[in-house]
Amino acid sequence: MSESTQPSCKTIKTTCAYCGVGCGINATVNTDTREVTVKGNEDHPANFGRLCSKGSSLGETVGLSTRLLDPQINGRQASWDEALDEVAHKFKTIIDKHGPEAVAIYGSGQLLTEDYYVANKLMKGFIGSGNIDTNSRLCMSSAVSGHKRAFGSDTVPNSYEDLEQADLIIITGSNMAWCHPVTFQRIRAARERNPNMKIVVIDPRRTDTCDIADLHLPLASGTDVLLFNGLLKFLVDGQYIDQNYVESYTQGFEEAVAAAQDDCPYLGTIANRCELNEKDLLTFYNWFAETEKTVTAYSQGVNQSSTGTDKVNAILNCHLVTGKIGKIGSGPLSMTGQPNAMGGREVGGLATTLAAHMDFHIEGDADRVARFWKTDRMSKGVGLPAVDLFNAVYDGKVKAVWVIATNPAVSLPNANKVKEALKRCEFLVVSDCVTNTDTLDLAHVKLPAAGWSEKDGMVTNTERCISHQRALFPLAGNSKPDWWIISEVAKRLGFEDAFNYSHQVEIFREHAALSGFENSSDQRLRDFDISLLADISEEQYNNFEPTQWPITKEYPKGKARFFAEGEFYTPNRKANLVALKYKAPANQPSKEFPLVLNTGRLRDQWHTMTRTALAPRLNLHRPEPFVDIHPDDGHKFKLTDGDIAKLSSQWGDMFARVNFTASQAVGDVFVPMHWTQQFANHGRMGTLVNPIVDPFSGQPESKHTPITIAPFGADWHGFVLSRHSLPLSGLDYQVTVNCEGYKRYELAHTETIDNWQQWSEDWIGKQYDAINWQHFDDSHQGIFRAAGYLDGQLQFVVCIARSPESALLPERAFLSSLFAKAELTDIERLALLSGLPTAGTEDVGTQICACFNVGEKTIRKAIKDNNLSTYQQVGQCCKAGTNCGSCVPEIKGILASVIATAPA
Ligand SMILES: Nc1nc2c(c(=O)[nH]1)N[C@H]1C(S)=C(S)[C@@H](COP(=O)(O)OP(=O)(O)OC[C@H]3O[C@@H](n4cnc5c(=O)[nH]c(N)nc54)[C@H](O)[C@@H]3O)O[C@H]1N2
Ligand SMILES: Nc1nc2c(c(=O)[nH]1)N[C@H]1C(S)=C(S)[C@@H](COP(=O)(O)OP(=O)(O)OC[C@H]3O[C@@H](n4cnc5c(=O)[nH]c(N)nc54)[C@H](O)[C@@H]3O)O[C@H]1N2
Ligand code: SF4
Ligand SMILES: [Mo]
Repeated sequence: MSESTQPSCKTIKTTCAYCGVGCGINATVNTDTREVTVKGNEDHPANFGRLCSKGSSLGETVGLSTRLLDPQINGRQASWDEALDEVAHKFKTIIDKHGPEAVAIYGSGQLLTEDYYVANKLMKGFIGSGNIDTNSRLCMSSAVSGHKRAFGSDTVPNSYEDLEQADLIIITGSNMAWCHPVTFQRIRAARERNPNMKIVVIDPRRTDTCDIADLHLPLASGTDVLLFNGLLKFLVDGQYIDQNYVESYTQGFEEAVAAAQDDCPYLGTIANRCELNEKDLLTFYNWFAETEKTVTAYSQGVNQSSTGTDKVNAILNCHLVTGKIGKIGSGPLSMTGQPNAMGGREVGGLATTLAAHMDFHIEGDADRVARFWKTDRMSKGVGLPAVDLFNAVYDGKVKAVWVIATNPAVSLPNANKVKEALKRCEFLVVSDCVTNTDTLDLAHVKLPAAGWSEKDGMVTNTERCISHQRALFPLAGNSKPDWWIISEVAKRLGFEDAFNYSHQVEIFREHAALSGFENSSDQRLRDFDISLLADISEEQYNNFEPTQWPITKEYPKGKARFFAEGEFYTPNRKANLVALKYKAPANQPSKEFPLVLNTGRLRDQWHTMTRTALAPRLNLHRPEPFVDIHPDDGHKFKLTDGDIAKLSSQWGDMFARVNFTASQAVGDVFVPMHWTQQFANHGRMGTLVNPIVDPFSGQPESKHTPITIAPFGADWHGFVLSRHSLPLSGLDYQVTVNCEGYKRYELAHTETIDNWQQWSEDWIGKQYDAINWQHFDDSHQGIFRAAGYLDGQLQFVVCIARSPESALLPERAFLSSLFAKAELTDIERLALLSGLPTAGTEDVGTQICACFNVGEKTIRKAIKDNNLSTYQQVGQCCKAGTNCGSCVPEIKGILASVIATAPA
């Protein structure tokens, strides 16, 4: 698996830390210097050598400066023994007094399979409570519920390859260009090879994913069930049904069709209610009906909804009645989010499931798992799903929580209440890799976990492909793998025999053995079976090559597809067609909260930014929390593009920079999910989000919250660039951006500051010794600029103005170039204060390409100077868009605007 090149340098095959695409990486590692350079692994079936901007930047995130390196108890450093004893003691005391339901674990799809397996085993098998849930509740649980309702099992029937083989791809509720960029690039390439391929994107926003779409359906938020019920009716009316498949392999056809007919009597009604153009709707329906090879890829626009499970089943119904499932180029494909979201489902990490795809509600399953684990303490039933779990913490019913590899103070809905619950919690343990997160900051015990590049174990991606994520470095500081930490606590709780693991391979073998345990047609047949790996040797484990499950004697090399010939996992092995009735999102806009808030992801950030924010080039594309809003709404709510707004819902509020864009439908706004207290003092979007959940999956409705918006009303705006970190300023708006060699602070405040020089000295100057000040104060215009030097080298810059307009606040990109210099010339110092770039200093503009750090102005200039007309030419000229390709849609937008404004 690993070839050595130089003594301290070796290349190790591993997988990416981020999304569920699950890309393979060749990491060239220098263990002496803790440096790593990453390249896509050309042999890995997920990416065949490609990586996106986040994956390519992994090398910039492995530094130790923000790492949690020692256990802590109540803020003081502790030994592992002390910390583990403390956790076990507190958990035991609470369990003894209040029962096992008074404690909980809240885990994550970013754990490795082995970590996840022992966490689930400890809580459900030995503590004896179902109270282990995970952030997958916020992510994949509607897909899980939908799969189980239709197939009787949580099976993803198809593979990535089918996207390349399809003639029609429907991408719904997924901004794949940004969130699964490598899969998106594979589709783009396949489409270039296959001129017959059609792509439909279904999303209320016009996202970058629409760049490859033949048809974009900007449906009204939450109306997916109507859209797909309408399709089902269309398929029946037009006799596009695969009669043989329906009769042989499904049940519930009549009821499902009757319900769809009830919901969607006329095409015009559907178009109206979904707010779609009738002609476009008909085109979509015709394409689906007439194209044999059709894949529907879906993600959070489907799952994160109060009708998420129904949305999933509405899609599955259409694939099932046409037999478009489990075939080459044909099937539904739920795109998983986190690197091991799928592994979490295998081990039963959700409070409502059991290990190895078994279920509490299926007779015999809990008993089977208990016999396999040799425990008589098995949980009697399901535990609390995430939203209910933190409500129970708030109410004091759950008294001890162990949060592992997730940041609920940010990512759960009604995040202020969650934060309050964590504060009230009698005993909060948090295992994380970094020193500060909004959740970790509230912990009684902090446990330092091994992070990507040190941890070692298995992950499973969207297409059920199990890969080995390998350690590149020795454990950092005193950090330990999560499986070790959990097992040590388990032993201290008295479960030595069941958790006596010395290497993660032992856990993996047990997991593999359980998957095959009593898994046959005369007992209870389960889809998830990797029993061939039950005796895997350490060497085989270390050399394990990516393989799609099941991995059995029958399928030693795995299996790409399920269900082409039925064989579902229901009692009679037929799939259920589910009768569905459209329900509108639970909370509708009102006079007080007239807009719908949609939340989601950005191209270059990962969730709560604990890692991506460490890579300067990933922070430049969108440096601040923002709100996308249609210009008509912007004007209606008296906002100014580029200014700051206050967003409020019934649950909380936040501040965000206003971005007018026609990609947003009137009435809807979009806010990225990423900013936390660590980076924006008032930028946690989770505070706004309604805690409404899907009745089947318990997944929160993160894409639909009624809100209102108003100007923030700043007295002044400004920014500071500083080599040293600055403490919180006490200002209303403060956003921190990690840049190359310095930090950038975006600021705004509602009150006037009388003496800027004094204010700067108090806040910034105190962080520096013997600083040489230079400043410029034009109180008439409301402009203040200052700079600090040490031995001629620029240390910080302060720029303040009355409004956020760029005419008054100089270009950040130009000033940043001055931080790279050892000493500034007099001309540069003058330019700095006047805010005008010096000759020869290129103002590159807003970053477009993160891989090569190419700015918008550079691209515009290249297009104009060289008369470029395609994105490929732009790439040849300035490299932009030639690595991961995620910025290609933006480059095409710039091309269009330059060409449109060019003189004829
Ligand atoms: N860059 C980046 N990539 C990531 C992540 C990241 O943090 N950053 N996270 C990973 C994780 S864990 C996940 S779960 C995935 C998520 O991947 P995606 O699901 O693709 O990402 P989101 O941005 O959450 O939402 C997808 C789209 O759903 C749309 N949508 C909203 N409401 C509706 C609706 O009612 N119907 C339909 N059809 N669409 C709607 C939104 O406008 C949005 O464009 O991304 C993974 N990849
Ligand atoms: N409004 C809204 N809310 C959402 C979403 C949305 O679209 N809109 N999306 C939801 C979805 S799909 C998801 S997946 C969640 C994600 O939300 P979270 O899971 O809360 O976000 P992360 O930043 O990924 O948190 C992971 C934490 O684990 C730490 N960590 C990383 N690796 C390890 C490890 O190996 N061990 C340990 N112990 N710690 C580790 C990281 O430092 C980080 O602090 O957010 C959900 N919340
Ligand atoms: S698409 Fe990007 S983030 Fe996702 S696994 Fe591949 S390289 Fe990592
Ligand atoms: Mo997710």
